[in-house]
Amino acid sequence: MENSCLFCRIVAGEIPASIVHRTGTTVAFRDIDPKAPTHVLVIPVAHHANVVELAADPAAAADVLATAARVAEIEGLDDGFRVIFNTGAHGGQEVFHVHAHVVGGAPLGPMLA
Ligand code: IU
Repeated sequence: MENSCLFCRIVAGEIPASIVHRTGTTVAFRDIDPKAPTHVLVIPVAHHANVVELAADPAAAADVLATAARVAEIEGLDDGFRVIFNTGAHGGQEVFHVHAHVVGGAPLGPMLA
Protein backbone atom coordinates (compact mmCIF):
# COMPACT_ATOMS: atom_id res chain seq x y z
CA MET A 1 0.00 0.00 0.00
CA GLU A 2 1.39 3.37 -1.06
CA ASN A 3 -0.57 6.21 0.51
CA SER A 4 0.17 8.53 -2.38
CA CYS A 5 -1.15 6.03 -4.93
CA LEU A 6 -4.75 6.59 -6.02
CA PHE A 7 -5.30 2.96 -7.02
CA CYS A 8 -3.81 1.63 -3.75
CA ARG A 9 -6.37 3.83 -2.00
CA ILE A 10 -9.18 2.34 -4.12
CA VAL A 11 -7.96 -1.14 -3.09
CA ALA A 12 -8.06 -0.01 0.56
CA GLY A 13 -11.58 1.39 0.16
CA GLU A 14 -10.41 4.91 0.99
CA ILE A 15 -11.57 6.23 -2.40
CA PRO A 16 -14.89 5.01 -3.79
CA ALA A 17 -15.01 3.09 -7.06
CA SER A 18 -17.62 1.06 -8.90
CA ILE A 19 -16.28 -2.41 -8.19
CA VAL A 20 -17.08 -5.07 -10.80
CA HIS A 21 -15.15 -7.97 -9.29
CA ARG A 22 -12.64 -8.56 -6.54
CA THR A 23 -10.36 -11.49 -5.70
CA GLY A 24 -7.79 -11.90 -2.96
CA THR A 25 -5.12 -10.41 -5.22
CA THR A 26 -6.95 -8.20 -7.73
CA VAL A 27 -9.65 -5.53 -7.97
CA ALA A 28 -11.69 -4.65 -11.08
CA PHE A 29 -13.57 -1.36 -11.21
CA ARG A 30 -15.23 0.82 -13.84
CA ASP A 31 -13.10 3.50 -15.45
CA ILE A 32 -14.30 6.94 -14.34
CA ASP A 33 -14.10 8.18 -17.98
CA PRO A 34 -15.17 5.20 -20.10
CA LYS A 35 -13.96 5.02 -23.71
CA ALA A 36 -16.31 2.15 -24.67
CA PRO A 37 -19.65 0.73 -23.41
CA THR A 38 -17.63 -1.52 -21.11
CA HIS A 39 -14.41 -0.03 -19.74
CA VAL A 40 -13.12 -1.73 -16.61
CA LEU A 41 -9.68 -1.42 -15.01
CA VAL A 42 -8.10 -4.52 -13.46
CA ILE A 43 -5.35 -3.93 -10.92
CA PRO A 44 -3.26 -6.13 -8.65
CA VAL A 45 -3.70 -5.44 -4.93
CA ALA A 46 0.09 -5.31 -4.65
CA HIS A 47 1.56 -2.07 -5.96
CA HIS A 48 3.50 -2.46 -9.19
CA ALA A 49 4.13 0.72 -11.19
CA ASN A 50 3.73 -0.70 -14.68
CA VAL A 51 3.48 -3.89 -16.73
CA VAL A 52 7.27 -4.31 -16.74
CA GLU A 53 7.26 -4.51 -12.93
CA LEU A 54 4.16 -6.73 -13.02
CA ALA A 55 5.95 -9.15 -15.34
CA ALA A 56 8.56 -9.67 -12.62
CA ASP A 57 5.77 -11.05 -10.38
CA PRO A 58 4.37 -13.89 -12.55
CA ALA A 59 1.71 -14.93 -10.04
CA ALA A 60 0.32 -11.39 -9.85
CA ALA A 61 0.48 -11.06 -13.65
CA ALA A 62 -1.48 -14.29 -14.08
CA ASP A 63 -4.06 -13.14 -11.53
CA VAL A 64 -4.56 -9.84 -13.38
CA LEU A 65 -5.11 -11.67 -16.69
CA ALA A 66 -7.46 -14.19 -15.10
CA THR A 67 -9.48 -11.36 -13.58
CA ALA A 68 -9.58 -9.57 -16.94
CA ALA A 69 -11.02 -12.73 -18.49
CA ARG A 70 -13.55 -13.02 -15.65
CA VAL A 71 -14.60 -9.38 -16.14
CA ALA A 72 -15.21 -10.05 -19.84
CA GLU A 73 -17.42 -12.98 -18.82
CA ILE A 74 -19.30 -10.92 -16.19
CA GLU A 75 -19.82 -8.09 -18.66
CA GLY A 76 -21.00 -10.46 -21.42
CA LEU A 77 -18.30 -9.48 -23.89
CA ASP A 78 -18.98 -12.61 -25.94
CA ASP A 79 -18.21 -10.89 -29.25
CA GLY A 80 -14.71 -9.93 -28.14
CA PHE A 81 -12.86 -7.27 -26.24
CA ARG A 82 -9.46 -5.67 -25.85
CA VAL A 83 -6.98 -5.75 -22.94
CA ILE A 84 -4.52 -2.84 -22.87
CA PHE A 85 -1.61 -1.92 -20.60
CA ASN A 86 -0.60 1.67 -21.34
CA THR A 87 3.04 1.95 -20.33
CA GLY A 88 5.24 4.98 -19.86
CA ALA A 89 5.08 8.37 -21.56
CA HIS A 90 4.75 7.14 -25.15
CA GLY A 91 2.14 4.61 -24.02
CA GLY A 92 0.05 7.36 -22.46
CA GLN A 93 0.21 5.97 -18.92
CA GLU A 94 -1.26 8.44 -16.41
CA VAL A 95 -1.66 6.36 -13.26
CA PHE A 96 1.46 4.53 -12.05
CA HIS A 97 -0.19 1.52 -10.43
CA VAL A 98 -0.37 -1.02 -13.22
CA HIS A 99 -3.86 -1.54 -14.65
CA ALA A 100 -5.28 -3.58 -17.50
CA HIS A 101 -7.98 -1.73 -19.42
CA VAL A 102 -10.72 -4.21 -20.41
CA VAL A 103 -12.73 -2.50 -23.15
CA GLY A 104 -15.56 -3.80 -25.28
CA GLY A 105 -19.28 -3.83 -25.82
CA ALA A 106 -19.02 -2.43 -29.37
CA PRO A 107 -16.70 -2.83 -32.37
CA LEU A 108 -13.49 -1.01 -31.42
CA GLY A 109 -11.91 -0.53 -34.85
CA PRO A 110 -8.32 -1.40 -35.74
CA MET A 111 -6.81 0.42 -32.72
CA LEU A 112 -8.08 2.25 -29.64
CA ALA A 113 -7.17 5.91 -30.07
P1 IU B 1 -3.75 5.18 -18.13
O1 IU B 1 -3.55 3.86 -18.82
O2 IU B 1 -2.82 5.38 -16.94
O3 IU B 1 -3.73 6.32 -19.10
O4 IU B 1 -5.24 5.10 -17.60
C1 IU B 1 -5.67 5.68 -16.41
C2 IU B 1 -7.15 5.48 -16.40
O5 IU B 1 -7.60 5.67 -15.08
C3 IU B 1 -7.91 6.48 -17.29
O6 IU B 1 -8.69 5.75 -18.24
C4 IU B 1 -8.78 7.23 -16.31
O7 IU B 1 -10.05 7.55 -16.82
C5 IU B 1 -8.87 6.24 -15.15
N1 IU B 1 -9.13 6.83 -13.85
C6 IU B 1 -10.15 6.33 -13.07
O8 IU B 1 -10.85 5.40 -13.46
N2 IU B 1 -10.37 6.88 -11.85
C7 IU B 1 -9.64 7.92 -11.38
O9 IU B 1 -9.88 8.40 -10.27
C8 IU B 1 -8.57 8.41 -12.23
C9 IU B 1 -8.33 7.85 -13.43
I1 IU B 1 -7.35 10.01 -11.62
